[in-house]
Amino acid sequence: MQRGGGRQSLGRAPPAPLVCLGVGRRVSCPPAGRGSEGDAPPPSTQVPSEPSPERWSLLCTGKAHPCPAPSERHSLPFTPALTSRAQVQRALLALTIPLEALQAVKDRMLQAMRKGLSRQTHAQANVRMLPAYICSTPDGTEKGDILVVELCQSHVRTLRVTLLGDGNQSPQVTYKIFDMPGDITQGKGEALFDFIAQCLRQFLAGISSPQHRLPLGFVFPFSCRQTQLDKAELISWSKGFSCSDVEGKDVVQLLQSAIKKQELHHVDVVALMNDTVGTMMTCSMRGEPCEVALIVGTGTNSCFMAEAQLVEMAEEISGQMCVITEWGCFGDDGTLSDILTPYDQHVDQESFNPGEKRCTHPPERAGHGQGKEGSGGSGAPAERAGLLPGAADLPGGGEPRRRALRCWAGCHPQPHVPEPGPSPSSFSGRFGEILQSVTGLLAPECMATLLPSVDGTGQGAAVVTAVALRLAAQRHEVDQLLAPLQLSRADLERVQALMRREMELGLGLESHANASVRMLPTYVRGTPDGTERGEFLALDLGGTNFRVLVVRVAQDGIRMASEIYVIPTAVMQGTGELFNHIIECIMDFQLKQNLLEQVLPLGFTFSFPCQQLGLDKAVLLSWTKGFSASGCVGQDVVQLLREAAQRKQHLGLKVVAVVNDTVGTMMSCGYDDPKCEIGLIVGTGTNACYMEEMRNVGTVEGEQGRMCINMEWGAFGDNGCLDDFFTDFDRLVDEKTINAGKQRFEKLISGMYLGEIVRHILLALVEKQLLFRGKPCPKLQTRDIFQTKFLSTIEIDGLALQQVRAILQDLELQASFEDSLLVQKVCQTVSLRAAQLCAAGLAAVVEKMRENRGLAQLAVTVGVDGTLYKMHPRFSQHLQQMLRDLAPNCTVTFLQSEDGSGKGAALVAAVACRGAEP
Ligand code: 0WK
Ligand code: BGC
Repeated sequence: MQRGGGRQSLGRAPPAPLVCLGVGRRVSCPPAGRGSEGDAPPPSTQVPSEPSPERWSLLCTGKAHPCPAPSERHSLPFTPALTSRAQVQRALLALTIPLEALQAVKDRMLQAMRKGLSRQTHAQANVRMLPAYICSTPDGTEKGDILVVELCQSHVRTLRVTLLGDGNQSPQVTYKIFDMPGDITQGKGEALFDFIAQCLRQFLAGISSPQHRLPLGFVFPFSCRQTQLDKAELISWSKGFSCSDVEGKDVVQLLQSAIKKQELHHVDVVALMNDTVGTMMTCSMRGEPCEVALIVGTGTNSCFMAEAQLVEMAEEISGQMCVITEWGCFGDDGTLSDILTPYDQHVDQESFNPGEKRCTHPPERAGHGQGKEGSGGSGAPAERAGLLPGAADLPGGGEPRRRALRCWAGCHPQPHVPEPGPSPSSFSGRFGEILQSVTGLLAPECMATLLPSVDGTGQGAAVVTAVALRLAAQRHEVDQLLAPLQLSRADLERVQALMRREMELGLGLESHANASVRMLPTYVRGTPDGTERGEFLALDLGGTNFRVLVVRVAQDGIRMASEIYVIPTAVMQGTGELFNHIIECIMDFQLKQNLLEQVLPLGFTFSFPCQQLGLDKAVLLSWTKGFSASGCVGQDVVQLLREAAQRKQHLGLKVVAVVNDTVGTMMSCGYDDPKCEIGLIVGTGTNACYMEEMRNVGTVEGEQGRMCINMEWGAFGDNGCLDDFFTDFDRLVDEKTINAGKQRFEKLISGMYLGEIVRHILLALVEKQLLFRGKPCPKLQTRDIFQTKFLSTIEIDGLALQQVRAILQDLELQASFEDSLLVQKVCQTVSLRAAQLCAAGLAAVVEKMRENRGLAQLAVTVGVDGTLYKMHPRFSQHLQQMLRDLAPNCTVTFLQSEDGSGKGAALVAAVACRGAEP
């Protein structure tokens, strides 16, 4: 050890002066006089005049006893010398807080904490609850040389910590302590930061430090408004510091520019943290994640890992966020007035910030350690209470016991509570024991274990800095991997223009055959006008569920009854069983609905690309959505149904209309909103239809009026026009489908594919060691294992990451918080792209309708259905937002179809039966 210029040692840091207090047993107090362990303390009734000697020992041993009423607290003996034991006891009783009062303090603290967390009340809160922008704890892969500077009460400590990526088991620590010149803490801020930077230069000069980039973590134990890990504005000094020109400034910048002045251009201040945070991280390195930290030293403070969504001051809405309570100011609004005694008032009056930091009771003011301010050296309050010097050392007497009690009243009942602090005395023995036992009394449902930090905050600060670097590097790699899925405004305008071009091609008689967007005429010429009447059967095939319905359209509205039937995969992909199966379902339904004797007109929603040759004649062009039943493509599906009915001797079938689910949805919503002239499905598949001017429909005779066009936009891009937007993940998904190369647009948007896109991205992230620590995930190799419905759950606003982890656990994926955050980000990226692409397609449609009608402004309603649109928490919002941006001259209202398109098919059938053209 050499003196002057700072003290230095190599390898592991010497043990800090604190002892471990992991106590499992709970201390409780028997009623006065009984003395056994484990009974809950009785409520305090009356104040005894003279506590007997054994009562004195009760005090020492933390056993319960009657305490002075708050009103009594203020009329205490305050004479220069208390000689009789009874007087001493009475003075000390004033410092004893009954359990119910502590319970009250705990409740007040909880209230104060909630006030600090809430955006509405944060500004007025005493307990400021400051976000520390630490959203994760070390995962043991942290590696590299990290510099740390700790600004302490009377010295600066500089450390170089080398992390080996071995689970932080054996960090190599070199450090040096530089005593601070006497008055520097009351001088110019610039001088203080220059001093810190000079210490750093000296330290680096003393150790062989490579000139490559050296990240630095700065432990700054004062309350700061942090906006990111490396941006923190000093709110107010405390503990005797009062340097000028620092409050309200970004102290990271102040340190960085001081470091620059020392020509240390390879040193970057990457992270600033409060000493509580450094402590929490230091203790997390000892295996168990530690989520709370407590400091009781010159000052007192605590921090803990909170659910990010509770921290309203931080934008982060998911995952965890470390919050620094800054509870030193608890009581500055008088909340503790019934607890404070004249001794406290006295100490406060003499402090450099009377009335502030009422909760802070630095030990030196209670006869411990080297405190500067406060009136005349150690043991001030005790002396002031007239106790003879050293009285506080009496077992269980005076300050230490009372301070421990209050600290815990702050109630952070979490597993590990490491606390680097001043001399071990404040935590070893009584203090920690009382802290532990009273916590157990005040928060019996929590098991808190005190874990003293053996190295102050140095190693913890290094880990925070390393975690920040690791996350920054990961974020960069993740952003690179996800970049192709993030579409710019220009990209979406291009998709809109391409969709418009393909629409024009699809409508053109000459170009129709090669268009990827087939723009199929539906022979539906108008939306319902409310005069439809009658009873109809309806079928709804092509979505998640196959439904058979009976629909009664009457003056007073529409009533329906329906039944959902499963279409087994073997039938969906079988050899012509499909229509037999449909007829069996119809017969089962008619039986249940007692309709077998009736021959009702039937409207058939058939949600696949069909060339409509008439209202009740539609030739299947191709299967989609996993269907591939043979013998159907190229056939009139109505005929297939009729033939199946004949095969099943079901003579009561009278199909009058076959429509696409988009048309059914438009008609169903059009019944309630006549402005509904667009139908949109975003479900298993995706598609849209709209009312086009007959003059533009080159494939159908006639110029007058309008006709509903089934766009079949799912196939947009099948001609390669969208290839630039296809990522490797999309190609991987497409290759594995039974219709590879087909339905390209659908495969970027719809529910059948989004989960698969996410799965492939997660596999790529695992391969790059960016997820699940690169551990192989056999279950994730399974096709369709990551269902699209998971996206809808994982992206729920404010979903606790715990629930994301639960979903991943079901997939045998052990996810850390960061992993869960990353999975959430991937889901958000994939679903956002889908919504925006859908918006680009819809923008092309509404803009065409507006131009068709020569309108400056178009107001139109879109009837929409589909599980993805309905169930995903953000899809509709993102779609509508982007549509507003891409088609500002169109006011588009979205009307969710409640009864599905079966009702729409029945309405088309109703119009058909009226003999009018629908
Ligand atoms: C419900 C409609 C049906 C359509 C389906 C699409 O009644 O015609 O096919 O929505 O949504 P999906 O069930 O595929 O999510
Ligand atoms: C089909 C469309 C249908 C859409 C929504 C697509 O796969 O080709 O006909 O409208 O899915 O169900």
